[in-house]
Amino acid sequence: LAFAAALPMSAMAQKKIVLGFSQIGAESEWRTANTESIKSASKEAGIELKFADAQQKQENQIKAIRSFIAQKVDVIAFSPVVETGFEQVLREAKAAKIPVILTDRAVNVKDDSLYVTFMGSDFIEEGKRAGNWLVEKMKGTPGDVNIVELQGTVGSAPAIDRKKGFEEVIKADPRFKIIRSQTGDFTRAKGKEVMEAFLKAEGKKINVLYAHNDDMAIGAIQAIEEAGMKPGKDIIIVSIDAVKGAFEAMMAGKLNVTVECSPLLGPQLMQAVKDLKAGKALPKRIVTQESIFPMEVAAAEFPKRKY
Ligand code: GYE
Repeated sequence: LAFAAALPMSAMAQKKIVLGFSQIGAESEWRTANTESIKSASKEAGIELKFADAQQKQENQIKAIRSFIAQKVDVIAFSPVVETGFEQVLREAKAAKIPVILTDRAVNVKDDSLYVTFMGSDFIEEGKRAGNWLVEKMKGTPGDVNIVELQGTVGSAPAIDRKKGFEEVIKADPRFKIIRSQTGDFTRAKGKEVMEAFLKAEGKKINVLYAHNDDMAIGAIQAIEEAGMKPGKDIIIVSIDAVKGAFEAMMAGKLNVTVECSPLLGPQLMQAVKDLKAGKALPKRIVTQESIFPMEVAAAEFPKRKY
């Protein structure tokens, strides 16, 4: 009898918090570091993680979230591939009383009670940092500054906001002109392909490449070299994320600057999940702290980089 009475207790003590996480995919170095951070932090925190990879498709994310609801997980977290189109499934989670945490990217919804908190970077600020660096760099260089832009995934928060922040800064000086702008979907392969097209169309007219992430910049560097030009010299390259690949490119003199965007959101996410389960209120917005790294500091910073 004593044994039987002890059973539910020990079963209770063993009951782990279950977190369902829907990841976008594995499109970039940033994303793989983000996945790794979430997986290792959940282990450390003793939280059971149900992880689903959406392979860059919104419909897969919606399916994953519905399956987390059906499985009655304790908390749902996800990084929304695009800003719109999540309202319905978020309502379903709310009706099932499962709290939702947004990580990395925001959604565009009228009713912000559909999620508990959004933790991640300020992408407008990142775009502004990129723009400010460029304006400073071009001081004293006369004439037009012709910029080509590699945008991130169409409709995603970082693509929309990084464009906006950058444009806000450069529009103050009419010398700065974005002469071509197209999506490279945040991947190296697409970044290279689109840069090839830019080079074919504009050739030596191009002074600057602004890439919404490092992977696209790295792909574009290849295209520039194949076209017989020197990346980092003939074309100034500005990108965002600050992954190791970008530091290597900077140390080789091929990338001029990268604006930091930290993917290491795992520990913060697990803390938020625990706080939620403990009944604590979370702030609606948790902003990641970040910096900017020009080529000149790359060698000194490289050994300290964690992603
Ligand atoms: O910059 C890019 C990734 O949402 C901040 O997504 C993230 C972006 C990141 O694919 O490399």
